[in-house]
Amino acid sequence: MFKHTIVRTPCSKICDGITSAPELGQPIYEKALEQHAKYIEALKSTGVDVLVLPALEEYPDSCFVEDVAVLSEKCAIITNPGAGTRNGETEYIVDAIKKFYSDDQIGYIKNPGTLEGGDVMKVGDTFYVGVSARTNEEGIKQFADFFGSYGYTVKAVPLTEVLHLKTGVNYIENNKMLVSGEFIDKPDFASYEKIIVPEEEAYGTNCIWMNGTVIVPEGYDAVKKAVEDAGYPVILVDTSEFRKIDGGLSCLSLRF
Ligand code: CIR
Repeated sequence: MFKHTIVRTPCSKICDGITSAPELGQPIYEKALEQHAKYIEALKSTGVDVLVLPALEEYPDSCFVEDVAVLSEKCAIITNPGAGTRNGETEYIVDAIKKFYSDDQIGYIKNPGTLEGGDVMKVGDTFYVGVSARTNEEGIKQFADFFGSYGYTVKAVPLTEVLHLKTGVNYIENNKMLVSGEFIDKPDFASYEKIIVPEEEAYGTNCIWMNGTVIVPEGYDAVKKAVEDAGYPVILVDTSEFRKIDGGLSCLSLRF
């Protein structure tokens, strides 16, 4: 069960966030703020507290706070984002993490290692980490050394088609995961019960399990139905403005 979450308010420069889909247009700041407020309400309704960090105007992508840290029951790590324009975001998360973890429980990914939290998926005591354009083998090695020292298992999963691991696979507990694209047949996930997301709704793969409820992005009806059919209550949150810069539901929070 999660007790805490951390989010960061979108900044007015969000329209300059990194995107692989410029055809979707730029995010509208005011609308992003409204959607973010509803996201916070959805998190709170699942019984967690929400620490809201202030906007960082110099970092257009900084509302995607998931990428700058990875948190667990026993320890936390501050990442080293592979995206150059995002790398400096990490120093602004440290104080928030120190509210919940002591100094010796906090590790740091260092150059030449890179790692972004969007590439990290926790399944019980195992962390799957995507080897991506943002997360490299050295980053995963450092991550595995640190989390391994706390008894966690770390498994690297190469990916080629999407930005982050959790763009295409998300664990929703009870041995179930949502998968799309290249993750449908990945041997790494062979033992899980898979909810296969159709290609036209691939963005909707990025759902988050929150204490028995699954938050699903609004507008992905096949995903919503599949998650409901799997037995979960669903909360819908519109993330249209974040999608324009490749951001989804998981990217917008740290959950622990
Ligand atoms: C980026 O390219 O870094 C942002 N525009 C989107 C980050 C999405 N984060 C995530 O999937 N965890």
